Amino acid sequence: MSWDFLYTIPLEIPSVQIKDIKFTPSIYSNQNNYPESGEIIQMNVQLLNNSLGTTSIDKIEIEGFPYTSIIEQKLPYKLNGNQTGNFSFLVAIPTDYSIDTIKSQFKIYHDKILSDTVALIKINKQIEDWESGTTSKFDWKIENQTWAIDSNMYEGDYSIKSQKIKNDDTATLSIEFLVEETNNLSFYYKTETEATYDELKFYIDDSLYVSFSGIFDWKLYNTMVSTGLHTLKWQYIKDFQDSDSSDCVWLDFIELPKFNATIPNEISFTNCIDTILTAEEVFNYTLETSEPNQIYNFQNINLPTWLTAKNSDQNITLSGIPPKTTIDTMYQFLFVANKADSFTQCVNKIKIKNETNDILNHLKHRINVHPNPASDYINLYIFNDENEYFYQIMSIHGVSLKQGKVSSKKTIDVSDLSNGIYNIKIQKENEFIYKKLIIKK
Ligand SMILES: [Ca+2]
Ligand SMILES: [Ca+2]
Ligand SMILES: [Ca+2]
Repeated sequence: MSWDFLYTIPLEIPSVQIKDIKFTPSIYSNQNNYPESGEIIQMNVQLLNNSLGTTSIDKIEIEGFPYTSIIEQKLPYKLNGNQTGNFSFLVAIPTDYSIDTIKSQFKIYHDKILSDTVALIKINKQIEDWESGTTSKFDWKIENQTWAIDSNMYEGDYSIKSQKIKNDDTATLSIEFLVEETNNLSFYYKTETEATYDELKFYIDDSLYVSFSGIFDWKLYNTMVSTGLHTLKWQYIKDFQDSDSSDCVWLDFIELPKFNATIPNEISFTNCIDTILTAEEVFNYTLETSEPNQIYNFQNINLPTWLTAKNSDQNITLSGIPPKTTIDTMYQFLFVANKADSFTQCVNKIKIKNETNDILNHLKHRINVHPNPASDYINLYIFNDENEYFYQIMSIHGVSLKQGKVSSKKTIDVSDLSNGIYNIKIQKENEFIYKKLIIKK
């Protein structure tokens, strides 16, 4: 099963263009058919060379995600005239994205840019796919048990189906909710009814939007719902005589507008790596999770071969020595943690440099502040460094508000700081650097 919810906007008319983008769940996702915060999903991109000649694609860039990695295809990739080709990518949806659309830019290169397309990729949708096998995921109202879960489905294993009713009777399924902002509403429907006379009708607040009847396989219906309190209602209504076929209707994969939604980010990593290391330097680091008393399942993707990872139930210990041959290499790798249906991921970046004595540069890439923006406290990390440093939290006008000493890790109470931008000054002898801190309550 795959799904596609997106709109694409081509920015140029090139000879190679994106024909289609589809998603499939990866093993680093909760396996339902929609992308959500914290998941790694597989993006399948179909390209079309709409010229007559062969074109070689040297590079594809996908912007808008913190991590993407190409799978199942090697570059450069030759595409003959009028031919299509497929690429698959793993993409990471950040844990802290509570938005519902990612704006992603696709750039395809051969020497110069061949194609530049923006795709709006929907995430975190409120979907009723009936895959729980129950009607309890949302607050559905079903009159007289006239609708029930069924295995004739559009996606997954289940849908909902109107039950046997008499002539002149009605099967009603409805839901009421407060829509936060004007948004898309869509559903798949299938009918096996007496054409014209026995109809599936869809209403918003008792206004009839659409009617379907006859014998048809699954189709998609799309509309918009405005901000405010609304009732969505699906009714199968029979007239006074006659029936056809199975005499019922089905619904599946109902995309509800966003309502009072808070994205469940139960877990997150606190100290993902973004650093520069010196070749042949010993690297030891512990990746921690926000709730250390929980038991997680960890997986890694693209871990550098010189780095080893040891998982306990709560954290991951990394150690390794980048060899001289890795100088100037930029490593990007992922850790994924999950617990039941919650996923989170950590994008890590390590660049290997030749040996340097530059203390400031050394420090700059070893400091991490989490959370940032912060409200009550911060953890100040100086990793892979045994030295003790002096820190000050300063207003943007240079007034020192807090100060102390830090080595490796320090938790600092910032609950008394008001909303705004601050600088953290980290100092050793006469050398210092600044790190920006945002307080947001
Ligand atoms: Ca999902
Ligand atoms: Ca389903
Ligand atoms: Ca009838």
